[in-house]
Amino acid sequence: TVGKPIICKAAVCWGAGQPLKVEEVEVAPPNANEVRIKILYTGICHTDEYTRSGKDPEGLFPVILGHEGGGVVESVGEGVTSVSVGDHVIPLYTAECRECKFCKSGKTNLCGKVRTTQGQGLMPDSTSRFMCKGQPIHHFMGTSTFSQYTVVAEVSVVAVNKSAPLEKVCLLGCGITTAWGAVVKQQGIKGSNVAVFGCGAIGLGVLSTASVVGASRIIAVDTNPGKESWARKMGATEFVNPTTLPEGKRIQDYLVEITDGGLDFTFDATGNVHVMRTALESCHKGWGVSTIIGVAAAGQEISTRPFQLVTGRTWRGTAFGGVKGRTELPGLVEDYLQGKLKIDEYVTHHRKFAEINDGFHDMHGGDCIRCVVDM
Ligand code: NAD
Ligand code: AHE
Ligand code: ZN
Repeated sequence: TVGKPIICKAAVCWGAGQPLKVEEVEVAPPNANEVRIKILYTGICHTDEYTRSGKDPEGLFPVILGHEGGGVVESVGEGVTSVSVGDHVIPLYTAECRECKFCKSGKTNLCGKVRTTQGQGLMPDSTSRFMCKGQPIHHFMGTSTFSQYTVVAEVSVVAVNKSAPLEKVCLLGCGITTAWGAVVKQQGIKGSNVAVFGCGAIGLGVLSTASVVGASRIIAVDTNPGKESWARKMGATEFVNPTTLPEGKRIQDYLVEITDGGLDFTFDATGNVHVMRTALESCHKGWGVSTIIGVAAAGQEISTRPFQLVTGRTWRGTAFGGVKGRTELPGLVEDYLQGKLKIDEYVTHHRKFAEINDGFHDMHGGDCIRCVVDM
């Protein structure tokens, strides 16, 4: 049977820097190897704001943003075998086809199957499933969860345990999984000293996971003093506000001093390239490893003295925490259900779909960790 288009509401961003507008859109049925999902909840991640604002070099407009969603499969295209109608699912901006060079390498979670068209805001056949006011609207990150219905590639979706509340596990679509993977995919964090720059959802998730795996000192760094109690609640053993250091004292020098030579592991969860440099230079000579998680604006570049690397520090980065979504997300949902993984703690704000722009404002407030939108 051939599916029919669905008319529903979606938050469309018509141009860089513009607020979202909830519009009536037409969502085409899924083609072969595609899945149409009724999105029930979505988080708002800083990366949605980054693209909305026009800072993303890959940003395209008009677009339906959103990549941290949870929903129910409404229909599937020909050939779809891994999910069925009625399944509770999480869309994945990092696909997992299990057959491309990347997937087969065993070295990375960066699947190559749909990434090119995904970056062009299109489905794998180079067309869009969204129409609004007579024109096609771009997809975003292969997920577009700011729509009541969305279409994704089968390789970009995973079914999870139906007993898990989607208004919580939707956050596994990005923030919490990214933070978890950034820590657990690295050897040696148990017993080590760690510093985390930026205590948003990502940074808090990193320090929480570092605490769970048994890091010894966990130093949280944030310019917002309001983040101290958050950081300590999630597992930080210390909190440093770089703006309160004595005049002329650089944060990297301070951290190197108080840790007898520097950190074993540091993480940037700010997206600020100066902070990224600081995080690298806070690492211990000979072995310190700094991981970039934050996403920087178009035109921004990182720099440091090469001597920092010559003398044994490693600079690396991670997307979606190095997690292979179809293989690993069901297990993370089970961990959550068994109380081994925190999610509820991150949800500080709730919004109705009509108030999605207020959710973006919440994010700028400094007291919002994650806002979950009820679609
Ligand atoms: P957020 O805005 O909630 O958190 C950022 C935190 O950094 C805030 O608490 C802020 O006060 C703090 N901060 C800002 N400037 C600082 C400075 N100079 N020194 C110390 N702290 C500072 O954002 P988030 O949702 O937690 O996301 C963090 C970053 O991670 C963003 O850049 C986002 O785009 C990126 N991200 C990357 C991935 C990935 O797969 N690599 C996944 C999700 C998010
Ligand atoms: N489009 C930007 C880069 C954006 C970026 O790095 N995205 C992360 C996920 S952020 C989730 O909140 C990512 O997964 N990157 C790997 C990928 O393949 O996009 C730019 O600079 O062009
Ligand atoms: Zn995100």
